[in-house]
Amino acid sequence: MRAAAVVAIALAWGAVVPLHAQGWRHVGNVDAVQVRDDGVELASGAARVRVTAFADGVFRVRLAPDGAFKADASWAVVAAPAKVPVRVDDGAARVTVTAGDVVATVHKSPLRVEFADAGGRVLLADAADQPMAWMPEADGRTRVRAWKQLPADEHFYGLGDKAGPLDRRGRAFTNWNTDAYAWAGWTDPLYKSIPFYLGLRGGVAYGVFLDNTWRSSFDFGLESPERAAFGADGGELDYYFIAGPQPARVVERYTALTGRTPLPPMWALGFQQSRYTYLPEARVRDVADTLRARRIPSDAIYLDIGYQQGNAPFTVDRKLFPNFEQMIADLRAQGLRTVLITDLHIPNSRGKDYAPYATGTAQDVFIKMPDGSPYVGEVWPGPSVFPDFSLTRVRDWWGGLYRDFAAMGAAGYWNDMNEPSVFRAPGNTMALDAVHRLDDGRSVSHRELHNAYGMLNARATYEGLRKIKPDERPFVLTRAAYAGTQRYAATWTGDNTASWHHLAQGTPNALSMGLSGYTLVGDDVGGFIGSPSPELLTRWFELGAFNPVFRNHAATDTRDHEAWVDGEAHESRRRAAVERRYRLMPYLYTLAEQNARNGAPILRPVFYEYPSAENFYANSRDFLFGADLFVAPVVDDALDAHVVNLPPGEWYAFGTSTRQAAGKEPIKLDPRPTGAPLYARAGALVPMQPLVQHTGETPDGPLQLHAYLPAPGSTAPCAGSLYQDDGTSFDHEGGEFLRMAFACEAGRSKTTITARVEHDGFAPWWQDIDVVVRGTARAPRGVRIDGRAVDGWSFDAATGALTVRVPVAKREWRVEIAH
Ligand code: NBV
Repeated sequence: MRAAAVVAIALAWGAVVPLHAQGWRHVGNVDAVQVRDDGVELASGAARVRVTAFADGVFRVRLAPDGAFKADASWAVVAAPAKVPVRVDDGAARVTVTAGDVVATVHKSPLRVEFADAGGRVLLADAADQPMAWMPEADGRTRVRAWKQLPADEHFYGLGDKAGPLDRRGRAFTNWNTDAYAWAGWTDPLYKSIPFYLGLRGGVAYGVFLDNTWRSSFDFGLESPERAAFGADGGELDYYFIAGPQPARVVERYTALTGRTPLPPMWALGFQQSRYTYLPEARVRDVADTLRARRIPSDAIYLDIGYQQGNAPFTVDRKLFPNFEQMIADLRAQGLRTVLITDLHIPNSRGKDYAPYATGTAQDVFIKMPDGSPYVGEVWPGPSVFPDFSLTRVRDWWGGLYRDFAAMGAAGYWNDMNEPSVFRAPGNTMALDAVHRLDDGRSVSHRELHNAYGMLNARATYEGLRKIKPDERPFVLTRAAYAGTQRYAATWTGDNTASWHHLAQGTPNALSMGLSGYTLVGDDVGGFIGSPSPELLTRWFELGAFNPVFRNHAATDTRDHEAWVDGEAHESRRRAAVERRYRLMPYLYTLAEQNARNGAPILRPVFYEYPSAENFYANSRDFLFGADLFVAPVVDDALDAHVVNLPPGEWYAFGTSTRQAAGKEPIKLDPRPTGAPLYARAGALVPMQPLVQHTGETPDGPLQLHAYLPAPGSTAPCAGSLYQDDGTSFDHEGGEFLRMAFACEAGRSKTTITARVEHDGFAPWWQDIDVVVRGTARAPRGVRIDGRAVDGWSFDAATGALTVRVPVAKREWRVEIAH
């Protein structure tokens, strides 16, 4: 746009800083409107802007400063555009595109885009004085940016793994995958780049996804309290507006766009024990034996870099691990999976016998500099080369490297350092002008691909494992990620610190990741760096037991972090936390399947289920574990009472029989409770199981269905579900799973609980279900199953729990309780 016009806009809208002084070229007036099948293309000088309906409730906005849109080549978006019927109304001052419940308005003078719902409520609008803009740089790339109006009562969430409070309002963030060792609440950027956020205002939510792998940035009112902004250092301004109105709908649509997490193996939802770095073999066996001897339920042990020869990926130090294969088999016999770290840097100094380097060189898989020489960076094994994961053939080659470990029985793999982290290099990463080749023959600089590099590493691992063991669900843990990485790997929040600050920070990180489509996340329980006090470690077990990925990990020079290191009292609290998670496994696994199907996160902020609960908008401490359990953890070492505000509706302290609602005064728990305070929604039907020591162990006894009854006449939904399958294979994709739906109706004189089999493709371990009913106050006058009076029930007056055994319960049944 011509400078004179820019100044004119700046003056007309009273901008404080003359816009041209910042170097931005803003789009000007709309010169022409071209109607397309899916929306409009607008001409403004040489620039073109497209506003198109991409899917139901999803619009896409693109800016081509020179009029030439780039070919679609997203690493994140997996959905193809759907044919959405659109209506275009072209007027003098504006053109509108209506698709479903979303109305996109393009104001013409100057060009500004605005999204509203069918009722005319504006959700996202370009700032009046700052239309979208670009800024050419001397090196040929072009910066792009959009500014948005910022209503005073709007809240912002998302951007994946970011530090600080859950509500991002008033702060600005950069996306640039960074090895952020010892990061803290103010550190930015971190390891991942997920340029997606959710806006929430008065109970109505929408989302924005900027699909751009370059360094990007988001400002939620830091630079100006009147504007939000986002943009990138290169590439296209290419973003999606995602309608709600509920946060859940936004997340569902965002994950339809960028993909969902395949159902993980059930063992990955168990407790995982790790350390940097368990050595030698005898120590690993000792940890395994102690987990079992002390009855700390657990499913996995991690081997960090020390098991390798000279830190070279895909090698084993046989001096330290003389019976590596046998060790893996023995752990497996104890019900413990082995997870191996396999970093992506390949040492170039080990000679011909080192297959990853030899075959990689022969197949020309490593990243090169513009002059054709290999890019070499120093990491753990010394000078190393890096696979060019942007090429399919290189991902195939990498995937094949897992063949030996898979044959040895390893069950999971850990892709660390994949930002990539490079020692003593500018910015601690790969040279920005290193060249990535693409399948279509083009090549791009590392500057452009950097944020997607870790994702492509995880993808190569995941896809390779699927080929090697087609019948086994892979488990991959990645540190770096871009939008869409949830399709390939679980993740964790990197190198946190053994501090109360970090214990509390784990929750907003995990909640934000879940809102950003990425639910399989956890933090290092106990803190990676430093040594937690006994109480801090215990609290971390208590909260960490709700992490989707529940892993205890520690750095080399720290004291031991295992559950048993601080004496009996702490050990039993830690064991109780882990046991509660294992008892909840049927509920947790059902949540994981729900996430795989519609993207609903396992951990949810309260406003996810109760969008109008504004008192929770800025709450970074409390969360929902699925829709039905509320966790109000202890995350500080204060002495005063632990204060809990309940979400809307009525709630039971978990495992008790008294309902309570959020009152004017918060609940004060004094003395502070041991364990993380947990509440069940009145109306929840929570499937649980008898305690096991690992997910492969068959529980001894019936499945339990914990019914927390709503008050008679309450409008709270009373419902629950159960999903089960073999936990490890892909047979569920062919229908080999069980899905049951439960419901209840609580009346004054009668309560009915019913079950339905929605899909009967799997025989679970249980025959009977024990229905444990809370909230009936006293022993029932009678109990009927399917209309027939039964005496197979018991009432525990002390706990107020009525237990009814439903025999052969994989069927439709009805329990009626007369009060
Ligand atoms: O592989 C060693 C560590 C690992 O334990 C940690 O979890 C990663 O985040 N890794 C980083 C490299 C060295 C960190 C000092």
